[in-house]
Amino acid sequence: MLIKSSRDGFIHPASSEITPRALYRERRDILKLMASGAAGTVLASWASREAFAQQAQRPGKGAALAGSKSGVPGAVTMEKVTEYKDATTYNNFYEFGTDKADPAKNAHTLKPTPWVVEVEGLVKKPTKFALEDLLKLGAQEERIYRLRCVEGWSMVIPWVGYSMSKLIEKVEPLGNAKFVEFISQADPKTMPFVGSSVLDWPYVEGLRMDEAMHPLALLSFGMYGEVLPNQNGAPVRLVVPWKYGFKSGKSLVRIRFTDREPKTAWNKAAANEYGFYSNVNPNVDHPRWSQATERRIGEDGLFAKKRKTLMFNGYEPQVGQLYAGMDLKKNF
Ligand SMILES: Nc1nc2c(c(=O)[nH]1)N[C@H]1C(S)=C(S)[C@@H](COP(=O)(O)O)O[C@H]1N2
Ligand SMILES: [Mo]
Repeated sequence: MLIKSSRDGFIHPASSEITPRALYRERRDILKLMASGAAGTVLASWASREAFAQQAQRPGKGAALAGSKSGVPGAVTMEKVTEYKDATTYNNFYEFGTDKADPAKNAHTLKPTPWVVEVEGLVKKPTKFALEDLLKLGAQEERIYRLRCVEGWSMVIPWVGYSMSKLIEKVEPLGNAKFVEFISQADPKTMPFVGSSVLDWPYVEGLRMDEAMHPLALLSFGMYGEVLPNQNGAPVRLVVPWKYGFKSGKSLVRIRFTDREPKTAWNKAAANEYGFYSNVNPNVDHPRWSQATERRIGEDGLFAKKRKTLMFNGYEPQVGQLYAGMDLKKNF
């Protein structure tokens, strides 16, 4: 089946040559076609192409994990998706080393199955979820989010998962639960850098309850139509698209509801540099560098322009209200 795109007259090559990037570009072209009214037949071929993509065009070697198109406002950016290769080889996962290339090299020792996530603290129903049960708690959706690292680079990643709120509702938080703490695995036997002094292990992150309940806060199990690669936080991680990337804890083993602001790993390591909120904010510089611009990974040629960083990473219409009246220079 050939699909002629409305945008650039591009006709697809043999399906065996389709890259993930081409697939995502095609999807955007189809959305445009739909807007112009030529949807019916194209939609059918989109569905079959998607099904085919799941079987034959998976970018890596992971098991397929499909997500339906998300209806959550802001959940699917139309920007060009980062190459799978870049998103899986340029990572921060300090449990496996501090170099961007370390996680892809070292995370093969992580064992994502069997896996249990313990949900505890101020909830009516504390629960130990086996991964299989956690996967089924909500319908898997695809969310194409911008990810902005505090270091000044960004990517666009198609995640698979469901809103964190689904899990929160399941365990029924008590009235005095005000914060949620996300705790990553810290196993010195499989994670060579746990024990190093860069951070106080385990890696801990936290959100205010209303932030964790926001539909854009994603509990993610996959990316690019496959289960998460180890280096991206298998088998389950958080993705909070309006905050700097470090708020999105990987390989979670414990989720705890508390009445006090959690002591987070980066805040403990350098409180003047990493606050609890860590909302993406071009107007509040890191003490050692500006946050006004960012480099999009994949656009790093000699002539690539830096991009302007957007307030709340571009998710201000969706999340701005959560911070109404707060001094974001103080609560950085
Ligand atoms: N457990 C754990 N989670 C973590 C980190 C980490 O070092 N350990 N790094 C964070 C940072 S700084 C970023 S930018 C994102 C990177 O996610 P990605 O590698 O999937 O792009 O993961 C975050 N989650
Ligand atoms: Mo980051």
